[in-house]
Amino acid sequence: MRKGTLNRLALVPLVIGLVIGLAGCGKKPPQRRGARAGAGGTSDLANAALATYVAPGDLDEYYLFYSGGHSGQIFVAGIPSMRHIATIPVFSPYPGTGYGFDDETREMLGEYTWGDSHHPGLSETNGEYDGRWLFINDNANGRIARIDLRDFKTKQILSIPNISANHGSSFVTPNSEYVTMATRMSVPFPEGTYADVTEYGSKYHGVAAGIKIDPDSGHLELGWEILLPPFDYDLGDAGKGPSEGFFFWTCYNSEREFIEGGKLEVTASQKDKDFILMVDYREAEKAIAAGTFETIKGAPIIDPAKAPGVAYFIPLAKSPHGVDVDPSGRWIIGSGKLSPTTTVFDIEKIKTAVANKDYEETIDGIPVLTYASVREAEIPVGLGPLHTQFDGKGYAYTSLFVESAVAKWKLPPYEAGADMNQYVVGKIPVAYNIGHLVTAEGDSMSPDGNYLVALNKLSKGRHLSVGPSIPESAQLIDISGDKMNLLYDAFTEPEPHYALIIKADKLDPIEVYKKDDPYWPKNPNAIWTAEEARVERKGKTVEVWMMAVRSFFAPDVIRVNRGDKVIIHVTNIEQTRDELHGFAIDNYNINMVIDPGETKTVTFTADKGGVYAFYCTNFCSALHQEMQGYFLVK
Ligand code: RUQ
Ligand code: CUA
Repeated sequence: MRKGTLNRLALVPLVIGLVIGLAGCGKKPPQRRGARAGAGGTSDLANAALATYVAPGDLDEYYLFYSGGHSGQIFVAGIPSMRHIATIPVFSPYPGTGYGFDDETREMLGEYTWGDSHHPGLSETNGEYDGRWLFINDNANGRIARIDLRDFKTKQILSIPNISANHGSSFVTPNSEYVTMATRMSVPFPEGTYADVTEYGSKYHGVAAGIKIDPDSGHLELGWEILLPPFDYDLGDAGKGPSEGFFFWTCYNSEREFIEGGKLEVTASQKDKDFILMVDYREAEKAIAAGTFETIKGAPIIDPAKAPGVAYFIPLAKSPHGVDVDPSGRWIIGSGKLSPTTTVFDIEKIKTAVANKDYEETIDGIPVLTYASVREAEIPVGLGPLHTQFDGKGYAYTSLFVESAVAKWKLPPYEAGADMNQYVVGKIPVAYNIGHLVTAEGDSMSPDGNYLVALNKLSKGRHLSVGPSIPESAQLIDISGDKMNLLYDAFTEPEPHYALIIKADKLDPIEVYKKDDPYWPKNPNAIWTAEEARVERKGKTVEVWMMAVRSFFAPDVIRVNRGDKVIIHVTNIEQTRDELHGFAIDNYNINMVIDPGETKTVTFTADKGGVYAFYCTNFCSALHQEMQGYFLVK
């Protein structure tokens, strides 16, 4: 038991006393309308307060990693308190940590100053989250990033060719061999080709990709790409257990047309069924090894028509969104947004259909498996089913966008001929219009079955008003018992899509960058004493090796000539946790934040003459205010 749990138990009488006390004295606490009115699920106030109260100084039991959507970031909160702890900048500059201002992170961001982060993925070992890396996709610019969970910092942003809007990402295999990427909006192929939308059906294509993860460093590189028909590849998941070796992606617009002014919502919903794309990545590896690919724009592309066995389509109710593999790996669950059911497929039946070539048709060389042969059941979960999560106790939880609810239902086996309604065992309203949902360790092979977070798209009226643009809402729901109970409403900046919950004790973040820690690559520009601090001029380049420590910079004067190229390396020599120093130059848009033991570099041109102060931005000591110097441009 964690220290926090113990202390919380000790506080139980106190909180009960508080709640009763407030009720008893007749004084109504403010802001409790939601709990009383029950909009978006009712909450037993005393129970919810106890379940989520993490006393000052105590620690949460889980980390919650929210994707930050078009903010390009990741938000970190604790569960059960739902308190926001940190923001990890990934695809967007973040002055708070100096991200995107020093040379290294500026180069990593490349030509973009934003991204659209949708689906965090955690590295896994044997189907369990191992706490090493966090991956996240950029739905806008065909990229994927890796965050090291030892220091909670973005270490790599990989951009690959031919992917237009990487949405079906970042889904990780059970032993972190691969993470997925896929095209959401098909475009002419290869990347950069011009073809009018009137040629959509023939010239436009989607691409799915397997990104290899280096088992030691976590470094990402493109493994292979697969050329696909011009559908919209939406959500994905990686198989596990009996389905290990496969990736699954839903796709819509199998009508393969984009009619100008025709409203895709209408044209893409004509057919009764769309598909789940199933990719056998071991077959993809074989195709690459056998040379059955073409290198286009630098990417090895497999054409499934020439490499049978690499890709299959599984029919699914039209306009599907989520596809999720259950913890056992046997059941593949897909939801069509326009159908009030979610469909369970059996990987054993899928394998049999593949072996028997039990196909309905073939599209661009990709066989379509016979629906009736691979489907296990259709579950009447409710209106607008999107995503499904699991508790590890035989139940699944599906988000219902239209109904604004979470449905709890039983996974197979089912009785033959039974009324499927009986397997939907519970429902809880949420506020409002839920998109994704996540359970504790819900994508692993052993979910914890205690907490679920509903990620709602609309939060209207559940918080103090802040004008027309209001925060996103996340609701913590207790799923440990038979009945789901709402515990807490939390709010974030725009805009979480998916999130992941991992046990806190699986992470062991560093406290400082130790001077001789072999885990981190040595920075050749680090200096550890004031004696090493110096300014060197070579022609029109001035290079500075600066040391920062409480509460001064060495050197504290830099003299350059107007037009010089200036390179400043700052090492923070502190070896004490949270002793950060900042380095900012007035009116020069220079802003670095250097963690204890870290060295950062910024390169710029001294294009404005005059005298500019530099100073430490991060409050570091009683004499922080004195931590300053001068940058003189002659
Ligand atoms: S999406 S609300 Cu980008 Cu994951 Cu489903
Ligand atoms: Cu260093 Cu403030």
